[in-house]
Amino acid sequence: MVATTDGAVRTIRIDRPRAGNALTLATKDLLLGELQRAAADPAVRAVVLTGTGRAFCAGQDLREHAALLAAGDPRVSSTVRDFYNAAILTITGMRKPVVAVVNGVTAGAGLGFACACDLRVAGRSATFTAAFAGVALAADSGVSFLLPRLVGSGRASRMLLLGERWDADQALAAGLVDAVVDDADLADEGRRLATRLAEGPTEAFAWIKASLHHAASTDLASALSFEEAAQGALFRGEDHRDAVAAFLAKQRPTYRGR
Ligand code: T3D
Repeated sequence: MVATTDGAVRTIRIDRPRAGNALTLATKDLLLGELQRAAADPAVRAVVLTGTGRAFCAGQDLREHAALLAAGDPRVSSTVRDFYNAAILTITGMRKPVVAVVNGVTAGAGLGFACACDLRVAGRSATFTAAFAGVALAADSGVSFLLPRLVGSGRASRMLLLGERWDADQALAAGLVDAVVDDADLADEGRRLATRLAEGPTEAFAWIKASLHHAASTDLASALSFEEAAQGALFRGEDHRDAVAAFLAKQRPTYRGR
């Protein structure tokens, strides 16, 4: 795992390129730790999640998984709760935007990580597959919840049941990613996007993110109440007051993230 900070942008890069950035217990520990640190650090105002080399993340490391299964190791099942669930909730609950910079193949839990991020930009060589059914599993890492919300339930069923592997253009057409750029431009595009987000109204972004997640599984009345609470909190914020004043003075606002 490699974590670097550039201004208010923290980049977390899964770094096992020879295994498609597949996740072992040790990698999962490091990844969850980095996600939690980024979430807790007030100096970090946007996060990039990406991978080293030709893969974003191929999901669970199947070599380690096979060894744990053979040994009857209980971590085979506890890892879903202790790592996959915890990591997805950390990304979605983080009060700052997370950008998936999808630099290559994305499979299984890796797809879940990409779906959990707030924005997804892919390199032209990226591919996307649920992969779970290929190893006779269902879905985890939030894929059953998050994927249909991005691509619709019909396409999600095709991915999960038929094991379809989409290229970047198919992912873009389906709404799984927001943008596709040449591989050579991907890192710059990810940095540009994350920097723009890091310079934005972080507290408002936190509420936007929370509102979208809340509204994804509630009714209109509850969504309206949540919006009311969000705006109520933000009306009292420094960024809101300054941004309104800047608008009236015909100036560009500077957001402090408060
Ligand atoms: O309790 C639990 O832990 C359950 C949790 C489950 C969560 C999950 O994520 S389940 C899904 C697990 N992932 C998969 O099933 C994906 C398996 N991999 C593939 O289907 C393909 O490798 C890919 C579609 C990801 C990429 O295909 P391709 O042709 O671009 O590359 P490749 O040649 O297959 O893979 C490159 C190397 O990465 C290769 O190593 P080698 O043979 O050259 O030494 C391959 O074995 C390795 N690799 C790819 N995925 C995994 C992996 N090694 C371990 N685990 C992997 N998941």
